[in-house]
Amino acid sequence: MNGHPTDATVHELSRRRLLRLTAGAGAAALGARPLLAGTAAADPAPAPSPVPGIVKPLPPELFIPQGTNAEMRWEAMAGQGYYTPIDRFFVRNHTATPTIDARTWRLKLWGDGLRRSPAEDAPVEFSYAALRALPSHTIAASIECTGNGRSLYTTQQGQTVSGTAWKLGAVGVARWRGVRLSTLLERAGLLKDAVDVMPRGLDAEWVDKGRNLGHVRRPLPIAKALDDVLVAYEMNGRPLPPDHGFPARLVVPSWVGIASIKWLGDIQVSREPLSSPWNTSYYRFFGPDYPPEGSAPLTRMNVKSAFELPWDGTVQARDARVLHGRSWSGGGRVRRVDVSADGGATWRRARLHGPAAEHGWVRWAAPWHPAAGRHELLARATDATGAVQPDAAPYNTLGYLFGAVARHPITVQ
Ligand SMILES: Nc1nc2c(c(=O)[nH]1)N[C@H]1C(S)=C(S)[C@@H](COP(=O)(O)O)O[C@H]1N2
Ligand SMILES: [Mo]
Repeated sequence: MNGHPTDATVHELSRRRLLRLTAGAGAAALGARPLLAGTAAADPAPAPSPVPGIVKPLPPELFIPQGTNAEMRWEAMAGQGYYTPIDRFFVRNHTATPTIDARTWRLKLWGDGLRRSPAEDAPVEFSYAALRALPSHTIAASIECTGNGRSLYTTQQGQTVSGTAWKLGAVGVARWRGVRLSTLLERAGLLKDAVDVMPRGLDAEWVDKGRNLGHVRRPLPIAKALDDVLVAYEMNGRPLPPDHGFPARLVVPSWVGIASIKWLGDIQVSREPLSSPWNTSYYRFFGPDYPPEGSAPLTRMNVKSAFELPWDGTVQARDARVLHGRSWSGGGRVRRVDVSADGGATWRRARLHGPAAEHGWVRWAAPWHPAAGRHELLARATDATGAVQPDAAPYNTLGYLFGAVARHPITVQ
């Protein structure tokens, strides 16, 4: 794919990063302190993080800061392989990434749904070493925030919604390795009449509008917990990074991102249905079309597509020959993608290429011959269940599951 616009962007990015590194080394070399002293003072002062609660670097060419969160820029996926590299995977933190010592950390399972450990103060415990010694399993799966695309309710549909104003970059696909949750539940003595499990994170308690809602936690029906849920300790072949849940997180394939609890501390297993604000006050549809208590708790994600281009950015005409993008769905594999480069007047079928993991995305490409000027790019995906991206997303006050065809503005120069 030589001459592809976004390859140029990527080269430009690496060149800029190189310049920055070179500038840093130069400053150190010219500094009065001897380089070999190895003091922090010899290093260039690290730039303050645009999101203090996030540990990994958030260079502006890869991320858009969003409050306590960091959104991936879609142009950063141009020229990348199937998986989202860790250095650009979005981060969604209610509070801040905690520092956890794997040597003292324990995952605790407890509750009346377990034969071996009905009480919280006498849990079944797994150390990090014990977890890593259990039979492992690897899956390719996306994690996507339920609010991904939320800002489009406003910019595209003129509606007011509350929550983080993500564009389409609150999604990533990684290769996760860990232990099946079903394995841990069986070892902890799961009873046949257990109905719900509730994983809970070790990050700080979350205070929303003055109310302390406690640690981030959300119940999961036992059927899903036993089906394909992973307690992951590796991401793309590396130990889970701090921002993504070290030492272990849940990965709940196809479901709303909030289900994939990070920094797992304990999992309650219950014979009665469990609830938390994350399945009652949040992660339901609210609004005029729903009952006062909201819809049923949201489970699967919907169908979406994104172009590997800057949002409302500029590309050089000589580089604009192929449109690249990715589509994904919580309903199953994406089977078909149609693309329009003229605001929806004409459409053509994109060519799907590369792997398409059941819980991941598929990459696609379509020829592009734009004139100079401003254009609107559209991509409409269809998944294995026949679900197609609609022209408009059904309104809900918290702006969840924006699945309509996005109108991506771009200027060709
Ligand atoms: N403990 C804990 N788990 C959490 C969260 C959190 O703030 N705390 N955020 C959730 C939400 S809303 C999303 S979308 C995903 C984001 O995962 P990521 O930050 O690894 O991309 O983690 C989920 N798990
Ligand atoms: Mo989320």
